[in-house]
Parts: sequence; C-alpha cells; structure tokens
Amino acid sequence: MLILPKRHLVLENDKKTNPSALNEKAGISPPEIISSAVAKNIQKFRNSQPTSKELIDGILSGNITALSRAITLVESTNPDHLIKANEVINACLSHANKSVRIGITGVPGVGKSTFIEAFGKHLTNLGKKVAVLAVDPSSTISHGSILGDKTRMEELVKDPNAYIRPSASGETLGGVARKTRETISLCEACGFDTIIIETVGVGQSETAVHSMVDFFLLLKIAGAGDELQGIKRGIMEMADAIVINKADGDNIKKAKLAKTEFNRALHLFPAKKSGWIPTTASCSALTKEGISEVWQTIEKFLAQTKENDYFYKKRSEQNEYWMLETINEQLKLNFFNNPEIQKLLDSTKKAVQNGETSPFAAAQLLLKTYFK
Ligand SMILES: Nc1nc2c(ncn2[C@@H]2O[C@H](COP(=O)(O)OP(=O)(O)OP(=O)(O)O)[C@@H](O)[C@H]2O)c(=O)[nH]1
Ligand SMILES: [Mg+2]
Repeated sequence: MLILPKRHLVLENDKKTNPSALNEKAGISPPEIISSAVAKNIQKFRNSQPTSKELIDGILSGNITALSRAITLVESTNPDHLIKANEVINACLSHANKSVRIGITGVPGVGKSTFIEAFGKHLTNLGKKVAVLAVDPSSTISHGSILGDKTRMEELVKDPNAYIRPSASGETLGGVARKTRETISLCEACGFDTIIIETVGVGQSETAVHSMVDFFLLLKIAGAGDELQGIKRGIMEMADAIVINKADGDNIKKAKLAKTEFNRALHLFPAKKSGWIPTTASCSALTKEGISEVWQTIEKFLAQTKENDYFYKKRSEQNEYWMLETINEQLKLNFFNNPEIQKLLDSTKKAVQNGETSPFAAAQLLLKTYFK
C-alpha cells in the first residue's frame, strides 16, 4: 500500500470547513520527475539558440529548420526574440518579393484544405515551391485549422517542395496578421515562390489576408438555387476569382448553375483598379477537375497586372499599409500594457458603466495619463 506523508492527507482548510462532499481537497504535489542533470541539459539546449547570422544563412540556402526557427522567433512575445526576428527579417527582405501570394477564403467545410492539397500538388508538379500559411486568430488552441486537418494535406505535407505552417497564435487579428505577413518574407527568402494563405471567410481575417496577397480567391459551393444568400458583399468585392468547389457527381449541374449566377452578380460590382475582371469557375478538389485551370487564371492575372504595373503598385501600397498597421498595433499594445493604465483601467471602466463619467472624458483621462 502507498503510504503518503500526513501533510498530504490532512489539509488545514479541511479542518475548518464542514465535511461536505462538495469540498475539494488540494491536490497531492507530484514528486520531482525531472532530474536536475536532465533539466540542465534541456536548459543548455534551449540556450543554444542559433545566432541571427546562422538563421539568415540557413534561410537563404533553403534550410527548412532555420526557416521554422526564425518563424518561431517572429511569433514569440519575448522582446529579445523580437529583436533577433527583426534582424533576420531585415536581412531576408531583399531576397523576398520574387513570388506570387495567393489568398484563399471560404466558409468552413467548403473544401479549402482539400483544395489547397490538390492545388499545391499541381504547383509542385510544375516545379514550384509552395508555402502554405494560415490566418486564423480564432483558434489559438488548435493552432489553426491547417494543423487540425493536416490529414487533408497528406500528400502536400510529404512533398519536399512544400512547407505548411499553421496559423500563429495571438489574441488580436492584427498581431496574427503581422506575424503571417513577416512569415511570408521569410518563406520567400527561403526560396518559396508561391505562397498560399488560407483563412476562414467569417469575420475580419479575410480583409487582413486580402491586404497581404496579390490574388484573392473565394471558394464557394453550390447551394439549392440561393447562391447569393449569406455572402458578404465585401468578400465578393475583394475576390479576383470565385471558384465553385465540389463540382463532382450529382453536384456538377448545380455547380455550373451557381457559376452562372455568381458571374452575373460579379458584373454588378464596379470595375477593379487592377483592370482585371473577376472570373468564375468550378472545380473538384476531390477529382482534381478544374484545378489546373485555376492556376492558368492566376497566371493570366499576373501577366496582366504586371504589364499594367498594378501588381507592383499594390505591393508597395501593401507595405505602407502594414507599416501603419504595425504602428497601430504596437501603440495599442504599449498602451494597454502600461502599468499606470492597467491600474486605472478597471475603475475607469466602472465609472463609465455607472454613468459617473462620459466615455470620452474617461478616454481623455487615460490618454493623458499615458502620455504624461
Ligand atoms: N465531393 C467533394 N467533397 C469535397 C471536395 N473538397 C472537399 N470535400 C469534402 O468536404 C469536407 C470539408 O473539406 P475541408 O477541405 O476540410 O474544408 P475546409 O474548408 O478546409 O474546412 P475548415 O478547415 O473547417 O474551414 C471534407 O469532407 C472533404 O472531403 C470536393 O471537391 N468534392
Ligand atoms: Mg481546412
């Protein structure tokens, strides 16, 4: 029989409270399971972080381990890591940019992961190097849907010319989006020429993704004649192509119908600055029918927008946008992490809730405290 020391069985609090079955006893403290020698070794390993130069050299020579470690630095909240991450990103920037960035969005279940698997394989077969990233701030626990259903990307995961990285975790969309944006640069410097960014088309994340890609693809499935229901106008307006997925079996006819309807709907939108007229198509991620056509469309888009310079103009506008976004994000973070503000915030919130002060006066007061 296991004999436990007495202090683990009789707890101070238990003596004072009545002996109800609902009372919980404090847990038994676990024995030390890690030997100090092992702990020292782990510590040593953790300390043997590669230097910025090692990371940069690794990334530029196409080393995936170096790439993954650098992305981990980008995603870290440790200020030292951020300094190192910035060094690496800066060195990589001049090697980035030679790529096409494709955003893919669609409601859950539309087949994004299956599509990316088929599409990604098609691209690696064409000799391309494909990186798949995700922006999914909602799932900080599962680290994005990509990781959860890596089984849907079984082939792509094994492909040496593909790199799949789940969504960065973070509390704000802005934070997650910035990290993804920086990860794009690292992947490009590592030699990936096609970057696919997946996001679930609910909420705000598709807007963030739209502002970091060249081509934005909206995946849809055919409904029962009510194709236009439930689509946010904003998303349709952003799309460079709408692709109706699951056009296989009994669904082929419905998908063709949906394609025609979307085509009609797209014509109601004002012309795009890119001069590109958004296209509609149908495909099956399962049978791979129509997948190569999607790439042909993107190639046409690239040729046209490079010819009229829109491609380059948009990228420089996006750079400016991300600079301003980063300032917004950092200022906000700095404000809410300020110890003075943290002390005052709760009581000020209460005062606003109780109508003791106006929201604007309260905001002014906090801002004054912050800037003083
Ligand atoms: N028949 C058919 N089924 C498909 C096709 N593409 C995907 N599916 C199925 O649809 C289901 C959802 O596919 P996913 O690829 O996981 O969809 P998703 O958009 O990534 O979903 P979330 O990650 O939850 O947002 C799976 O059961 C797929 O097998 C297709 O082209 N045809
Ligand atoms: Mg998915």
